[in-house]
Amino acid sequence: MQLYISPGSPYARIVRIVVIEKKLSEKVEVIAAKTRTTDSPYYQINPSGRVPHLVCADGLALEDSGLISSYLDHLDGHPSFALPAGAPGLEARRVEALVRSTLDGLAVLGREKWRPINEQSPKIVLHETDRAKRLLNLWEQQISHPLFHGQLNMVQIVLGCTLGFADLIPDFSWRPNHPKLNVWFESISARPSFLATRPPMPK
Ligand SMILES: N[C@@H](CCC(=O)N[C@@H](CS)C(=O)NCC(=O)O)C(=O)O
Repeated sequence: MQLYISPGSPYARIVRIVVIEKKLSEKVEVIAAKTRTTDSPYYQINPSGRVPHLVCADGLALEDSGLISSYLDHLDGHPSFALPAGAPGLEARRVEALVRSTLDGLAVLGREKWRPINEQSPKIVLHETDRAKRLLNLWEQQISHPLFHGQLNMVQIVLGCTLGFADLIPDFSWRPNHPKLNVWFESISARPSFLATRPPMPK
């Protein structure tokens, strides 16, 4: 299988962590795709141009970190991250959706902040900074939720990748005001799968 990523993508990192946690590293070739470039050869492989993108052994092509993670998790018939049935499954979906919403907003903020200053939209920067602050304040209050503790799950992986991405955004210092989240993040960041997928500092 081929997994297309970009080293700094938090969505691709989610899948790279699943690959390591599921001990699939020898079966999945990780390839850095050229994204956000006119006429990238990668667009022949994935017309959307986004990562992560998995080309399965039978040629089936999958986009989206949630879908690819679920596919990889089920390959051995013993899913580690499958959702429980009923109310606990709904709760896990609810929390994961809101964590993903945090990541989606930070992705927009990061993209904006890495543009030359004269190309940045102050309106978008303010809107996304405020959204991120509200959501990180929520996670600071709710980090004792059982889903963030115990056996590794998708909620923890997505939040870990979200906070790892937040660390890279210029002038976005979330740690001092979120001490509990900071302690939680330090702990998950020490996992070998997180250490092996640490994003490079953006240029
Ligand atoms: N919902 C998607 C989001 C994927 C996404 O936005 N990927 C970004 C990288 S962080 C991308 O490929 N951007 C390239 C582009 O927009 O052309 C997922 O969970 O995989």
